[in-house]
Amino acid sequence: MATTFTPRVFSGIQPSGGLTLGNYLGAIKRFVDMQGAEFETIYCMVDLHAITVWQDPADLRKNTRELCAGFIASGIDPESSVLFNQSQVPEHTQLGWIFNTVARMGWLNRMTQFKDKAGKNRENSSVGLFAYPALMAADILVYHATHVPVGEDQKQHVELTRDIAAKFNHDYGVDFFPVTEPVIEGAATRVMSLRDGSKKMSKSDPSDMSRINMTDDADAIAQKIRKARTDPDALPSEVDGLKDRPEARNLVNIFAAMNDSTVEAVLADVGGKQFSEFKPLLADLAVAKLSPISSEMARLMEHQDEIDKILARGAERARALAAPILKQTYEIVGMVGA
Ligand code: AQP
Repeated sequence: MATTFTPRVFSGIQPSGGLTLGNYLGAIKRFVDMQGAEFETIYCMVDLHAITVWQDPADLRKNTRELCAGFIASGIDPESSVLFNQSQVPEHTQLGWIFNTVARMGWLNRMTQFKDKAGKNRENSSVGLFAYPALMAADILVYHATHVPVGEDQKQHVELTRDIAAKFNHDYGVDFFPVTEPVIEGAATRVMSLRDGSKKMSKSDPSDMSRINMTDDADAIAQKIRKARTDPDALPSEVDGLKDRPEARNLVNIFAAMNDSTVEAVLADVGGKQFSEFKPLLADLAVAKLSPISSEMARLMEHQDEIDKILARGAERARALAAPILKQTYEIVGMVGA
C-alpha cells in the first residue's frame, strides 16, 4: 500500500538581495495564504543557495535578517509556521549530498536556471550553482513536503525534485520520499521586469528601476510604476487583448494579484483606460498594500536580536522534523551507525 504523507508545505527564498514584488506576489503572499489548518507550513531563507553566486558576507547577513523580517511583516507567523535559515539546519546539506549521487548530470544539464545564470561563463560558474537543484530537492524532501508553492521559474526544479524522489524510491526499493506537487497559482506566478516585459523581475537585475523592492518608499514605488515601460495603446477589456503586449499584461497581472482579483475582473474595470490613468491607480494600490509591510520590516530590523532568536527557535523546530527523516535515509542507503 502506498505511504500516506502528512500534507506539508515547504518553500524557500534566497537572501541574495532585497525582496522584490516578484518574490512577494509569486511566493510570500501565497505562503501566507497556505498557512493554516490544511497544511503544516515550513518556510526557509535559503542562504546556502544564495552563495552559489558571490555574496558579500556582510550583505548576506543583512539580507537574511531582512528576509526574515519580510516574511513576518507579510504575515508569516513564526509560531504557526516553521521559519528558519537553511545553514542552521545541517540536515539539508547532508541529504543534499545523497541527492548529488541520485541526480544525473544529464538532468542538471537541462536546468534552464543554470543556463541563464551561468550564461557564457559556464566554465567559471561554481559547482554549487550546477548542483543547486539537488540541494533544493533535499530542502523539500528532508521534511517529506508534499506541496511546494513557487513562481513559474522554479517549476523545473520542483519537477527535478520529483524525479529525484522517484529514482531514490526505485533504486532502493522503498516508498520513502513523496512525489511533491508544485503549487503555481494566481495572477502573478511570473512578475516581469518593469523595464523589459520579456525578463523576470529579479533581485539581482542591475537596474533598480526594473523592480519594486519591498523596502521602497511610496515615492519610489510611484516613480517606478510611472516610468514602467508600456505600449501606446489603451488597455483592452478582454484578456485576449493582452496577447503580444507583455508589458501591459505584466502591469494588469500585478494589479490583479495585489488586489486578490483576476485579470478578467481588472480588465472589466479598467478596459479602455490609457496607461496615464491606469498607472496612478496601480501605484496607489501598490503603496497601500506594500507600505504597511515595509514599515513593519523596518521596525523589525531595529530588533535584530529578536530576529536571531526567531531563527534559532525555527532551526530547532526544523531539525526536530528533519533529523529522523535523514536518519531513515541513511539507514536505507546503508550507512553504518545511522
Ligand atoms: N519575478 C517573479 N515572479 C514570480 N515569482 C518570483 N519568484 C522570484 N521572482 C519572481 C519566486 O520567488 C521565490 C524565491 O525566489 P528566489 O529568491 O529563491 O530565487 P529567484 O527565483 O532566482 O529570485 P530572484 O529574485 O530572481 O533572485 P536572484 O536575482 O538572486 O536570482 C521562488 O518561488 C520564485 O519562483
